[in-house]
Amino acid sequence: MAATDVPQANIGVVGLAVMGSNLARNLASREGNTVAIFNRTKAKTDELVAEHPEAGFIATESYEEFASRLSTPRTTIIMVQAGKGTDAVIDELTKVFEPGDIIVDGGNANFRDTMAREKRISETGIHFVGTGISGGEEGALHGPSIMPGGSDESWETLGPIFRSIAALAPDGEPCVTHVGHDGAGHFVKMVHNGIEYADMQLIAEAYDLIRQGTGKSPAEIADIFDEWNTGDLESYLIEITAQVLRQVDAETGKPLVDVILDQAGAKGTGAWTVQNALDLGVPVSGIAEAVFARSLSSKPGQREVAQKTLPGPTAEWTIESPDEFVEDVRLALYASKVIAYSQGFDEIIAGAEEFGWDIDKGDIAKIWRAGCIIRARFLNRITDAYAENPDLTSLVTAPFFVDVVTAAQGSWRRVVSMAAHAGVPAPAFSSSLAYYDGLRAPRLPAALIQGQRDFFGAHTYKRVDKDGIFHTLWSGDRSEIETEGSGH
Ligand code: NBP
Repeated sequence: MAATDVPQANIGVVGLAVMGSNLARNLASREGNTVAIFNRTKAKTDELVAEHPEAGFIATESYEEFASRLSTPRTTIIMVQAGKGTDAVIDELTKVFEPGDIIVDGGNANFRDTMAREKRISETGIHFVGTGISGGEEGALHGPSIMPGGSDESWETLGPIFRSIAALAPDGEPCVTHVGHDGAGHFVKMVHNGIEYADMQLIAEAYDLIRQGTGKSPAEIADIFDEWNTGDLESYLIEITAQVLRQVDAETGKPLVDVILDQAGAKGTGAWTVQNALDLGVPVSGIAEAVFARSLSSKPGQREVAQKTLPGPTAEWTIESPDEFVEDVRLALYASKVIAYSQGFDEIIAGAEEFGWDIDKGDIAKIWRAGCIIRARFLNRITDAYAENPDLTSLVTAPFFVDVVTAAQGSWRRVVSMAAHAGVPAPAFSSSLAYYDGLRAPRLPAALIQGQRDFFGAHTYKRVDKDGIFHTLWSGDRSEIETEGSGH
């Protein structure tokens, strides 16, 4: 057969582990797509082709063959282990691709790596598009939320392909948008994961407080979560929490949650969110507490010693009305969740400013409405809030969310103080409330910190009553205190 008669694919996938194979199947299931596939270890390619003949994959055994089976501009999605795996594949693809072709990295890359790769690869004329793909293996197969970065030109080719495979929001809109240039997609995916950490931690704290406060069983708490899932808190994470709590261990007959070791793992994107927030000077305290809570849980040695040596509260914890307490926890969870999103969007806004990305905040909330782990009913409210006021200084100050925290704050304060009295750790609930109070405080003790800084390091301060930068000649003898204004 002449080369031109060989069937060509309009899209390729490199990396056929769980994410890549599911994404390839998703792509192949959409009208108009023919998918070329390649995996370093051939057995995975053979297995996928054998198990899914309906997909009509074009299986290839080398990068050269892979490139030759793609129509131009060659467009391919890499779904391999982030880091070295991604670089190895990029090195091979850039040898066989041509200017105008498109390489999409759909793995969980660090956005700074994505920016560096984009810079390097764009010099060859090949487009490199770092793309956040959320929703795990199910999302990859049935419709993920997709967060692409990269150039406007590559988006012209990728837009229709991504729209065809993305999850559909309740209003039928595909959950994908061109987030911004170079690393913007992976940055937003990183923050998405950070919010996911906070949301999971908040739900875990709600469960723990209800269990310890009321003595309800995991199955009974599952019913509560099912009920919550019919209201404002409706979300994927609330839904699966009920299912996890209802699961019984086949071996012991106990609730599975009681058999699972209480040490939470992490793959690093939560930590990246916090590290970058620190660099950008954005307080994402709810997300940070969620990351730290996992770290604390995974220190069995420290925990064992502390358990035996550190006393807890001596007073009994009594809940007079379990129903009222459960409602308090629900409202505290809702308010804390609003804070987690508000902080996450602050980080997106700061990242966009720092790296020069034109990110539409409302669109980001829109594309998280389906296909991703943090999908939730209230994301529509975030879109509405930014549509009403694109320059919102904090999401939590949008009218809808002001109403939420106004209705919740009594419960929120009761739950956080009860947790402290009872000695039940609720770091994400507590830090979210502290952030809320910090944000709304007319005056903060930061003034004292400025005084301390000026005292020991001559770091200077500004005054409330006049412009300028000031330094005090600090002394125990008040008569020697002088203040100098630089006058600028
Ligand atoms: P893994 O992250 O487990 O990676 C396995 C794949 O990477 C295999 O196809 C493997 O090929 C390939 N690979 C490696 Br490892 N080193 C390679 C190299 N030097 N050259 C070529 N290929 C190499 O797969 P995954 O769990 O499907 O995830 C894929 C990406 O998607 C990751 O970046 C992940 O972070 C991201 N992600 C995962 C999820 C999830 O829920 N799992 C969700 C969202 C995003 P081999 O078969 O020859 O070993």
